[in-house]
Amino acid sequence: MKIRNIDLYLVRMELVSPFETSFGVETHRETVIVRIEEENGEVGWGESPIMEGPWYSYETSQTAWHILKDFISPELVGSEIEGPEELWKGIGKRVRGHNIAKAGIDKALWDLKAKLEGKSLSKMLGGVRDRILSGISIGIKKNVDELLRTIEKRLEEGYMRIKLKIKPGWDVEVLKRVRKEYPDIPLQVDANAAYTLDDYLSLKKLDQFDLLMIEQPLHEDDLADHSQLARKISTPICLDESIKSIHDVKAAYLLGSCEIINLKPSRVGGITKGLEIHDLCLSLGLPIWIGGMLETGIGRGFLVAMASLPGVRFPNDISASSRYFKEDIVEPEWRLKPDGTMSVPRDPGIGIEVKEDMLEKVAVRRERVG
Ligand code: OSB
Ligand code: MG
Repeated sequence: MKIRNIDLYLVRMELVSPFETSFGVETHRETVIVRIEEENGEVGWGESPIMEGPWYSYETSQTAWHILKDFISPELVGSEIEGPEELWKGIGKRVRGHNIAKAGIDKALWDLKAKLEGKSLSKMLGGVRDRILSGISIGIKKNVDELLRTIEKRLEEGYMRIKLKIKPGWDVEVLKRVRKEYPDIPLQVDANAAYTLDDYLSLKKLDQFDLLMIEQPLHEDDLADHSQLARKISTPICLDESIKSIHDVKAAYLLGSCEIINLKPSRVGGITKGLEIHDLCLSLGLPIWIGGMLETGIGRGFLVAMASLPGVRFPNDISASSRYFKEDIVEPEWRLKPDGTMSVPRDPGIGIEVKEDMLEKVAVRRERVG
């Protein structure tokens, strides 16, 4: 395919409710949407779901904009490529880091390729299921009563697994009350790197709550400390922020730093790299699930396709559009079925339409390269 032009949209959308984690509170979603058009007019969509500030990773919406506009897009426009894999032999390889920025382009190329071949993205990637398991990630609340009310509402909506954000001071006592109210629900926690090995006694106390896993308890660069912690606690450790590439997966596996991986395609550079990690984990017998970053409906389409892969063994952080936004920028919106699953679209590409008029309205910045 020959790339005719690339459009970048910096969009800002209000979240239906603030999302608080150990790294801060998000009230809005600032994200970059990528549109790639090939010579015959077919279009692929992608998303770089960065945060506004460098809290989850060092990338921000501004750094992603810079990398996409000044380095990656100019190199791709006018070029003839086989498919997304070629990105990683050229400019995708030469630009170091900036995985979340690169992911927007990688995704748009996959959507485009799937559309040109008339296949759904799930089919093209080797998906094996037509519905995926939906869990929900619940932020830190003002008090435990508010948290319990939120959990009740989410269970009523049908979510089949609850993930709670924790941090020092919002952990053991909170979980005691949650487990008292809900002794049997599938439950897990996510610390976003808020603890150190010195907090080992608090983390050990979490073992009593029969959690599916604890996600990213320690510093993202510290696979060695995670390996130590794994020997001290019985709750399985799942890594999120630590896994930025397939190299991290190998190291974490050999060191015994985790039993489970939260695969966020954007954190590792998109679908091409996500697929490589999926395949490695499948061959190692290392279970994965698909995590999210409050994506719009566009990014969500890629999460759903990835969650249809065979190595996915746990419910995913893939919730309905309405959990994030009053109105999503796609049609149809992503909906939760009463059984706690979401359908994998069969239409070509990510299988949903982008509402371009709404996109224009929520865009605070726009640039065409080409
Ligand atoms: O750590 O998994 C995380 C959202 C933004 C950044 C990091 C994380 C999250 C979530 C929400 O937990 C997942 C989602 O519903 O998209
Ligand atoms: Mg996480």
